[in-house]
Amino acid sequence: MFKLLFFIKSIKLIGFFIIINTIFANFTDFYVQIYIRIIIREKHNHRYINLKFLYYISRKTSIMIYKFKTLYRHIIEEERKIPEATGQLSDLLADIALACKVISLEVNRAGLIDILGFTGTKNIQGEKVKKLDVYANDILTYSMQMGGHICAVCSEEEVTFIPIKEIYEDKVLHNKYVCHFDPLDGSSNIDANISIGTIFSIYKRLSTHGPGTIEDCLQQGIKQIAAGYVVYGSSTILVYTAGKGVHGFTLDPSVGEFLLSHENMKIPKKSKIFSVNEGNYEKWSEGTKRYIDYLKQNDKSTGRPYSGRYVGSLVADFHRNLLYGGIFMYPADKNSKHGKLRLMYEANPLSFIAEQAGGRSSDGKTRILDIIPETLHQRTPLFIGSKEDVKQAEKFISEYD
Ligand code: AHM
Ligand code: MG
Repeated sequence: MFKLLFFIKSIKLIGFFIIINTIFANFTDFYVQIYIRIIIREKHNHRYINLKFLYYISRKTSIMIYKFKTLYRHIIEEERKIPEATGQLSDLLADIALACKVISLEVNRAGLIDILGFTGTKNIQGEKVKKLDVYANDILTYSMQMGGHICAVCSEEEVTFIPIKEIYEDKVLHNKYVCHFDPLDGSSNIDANISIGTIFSIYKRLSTHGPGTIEDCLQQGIKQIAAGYVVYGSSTILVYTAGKGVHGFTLDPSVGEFLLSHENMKIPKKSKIFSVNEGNYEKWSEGTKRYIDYLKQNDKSTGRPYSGRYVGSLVADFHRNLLYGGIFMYPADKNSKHGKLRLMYEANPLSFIAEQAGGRSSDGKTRILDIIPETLHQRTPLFIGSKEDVKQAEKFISEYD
């Protein structure tokens, strides 16, 4: 005791510094090694004392670990919460993610290799098809055919659905899902290096076995069991919902994995952004015109005027609005009585995501997810985004149209 007191009295603290070192136990759990080096002056000598701590951090105790949660791990963890789950949906989502990684790579190389330009063909919508559209469509349909979980693929680029035979004999693992794609949304923007994307949506089949039927494919949006999109932008991000919130994963190109970056995304209830192609103004209905005029008027108490933001790639516009709040609109007009966007490939999946994030989506009158589809390539007007803003748009439409 006497010795200790004498020691404390004779020393003088000169300084200290901390060294932090990370040692990985495995991909998700790690140790943080902390040294505190205390420098003291003891009579005429400088000495230092090292204090060493080893702190174990598991993924349950650290928010830092979100950086290391892969898409596949997240999907599996979600699926484990459902006792009767067979793991097929996880595999299917992993197949889609892999195909999108391949598309992302090709999109990033598009300026380098001679892949840009029209192929000269037109898709079922009568629009010019670019090579990357064809490529993305091929990759996605091929990966669905190989995976064994799908009984039919429906793509915006195909004339009709592609029925798929079972590849597993095991009855439990039969191809129980149907998948819809917009393989490369916003493709008119490719040449200008503007963000584009892939949209997908998954339903359970209605028929019991064999290749899928048109009835399996033509289901109401409310029946979707999962939906998502990928934006190929300044980074590649995949956002999906399986009916339990909306989660975003950013592609880390160095490890080739989608890593959790946006957990449980929520869209602000009211916003200050509207996204619409105003060049169509003269062709819109009275209700739509009045609503856009209203957004541009000055009124501090209601946060007006709103800012206009329009990329012209639905996924990019939708993604920005999901993050910051906003309303995206593609209304019907004199030339396009049902608007431009497709119910099955664009409106339904994004509406499922919007609702899961606390937003709203309608064709101006009816909730998108309640629309009963009649054809695969059916179009619909779309008002989607922050709940209060979509409600406001619906109010104008019901009042003036
Ligand atoms: P696409 O799927 O053929 O690319 O077309 C859909 C795109 C959307 O991404 C976008 O919102 C819209 O068309 C833009 O249309 P417009 O140029 O008429 O504003
Ligand atoms: Mg599209």
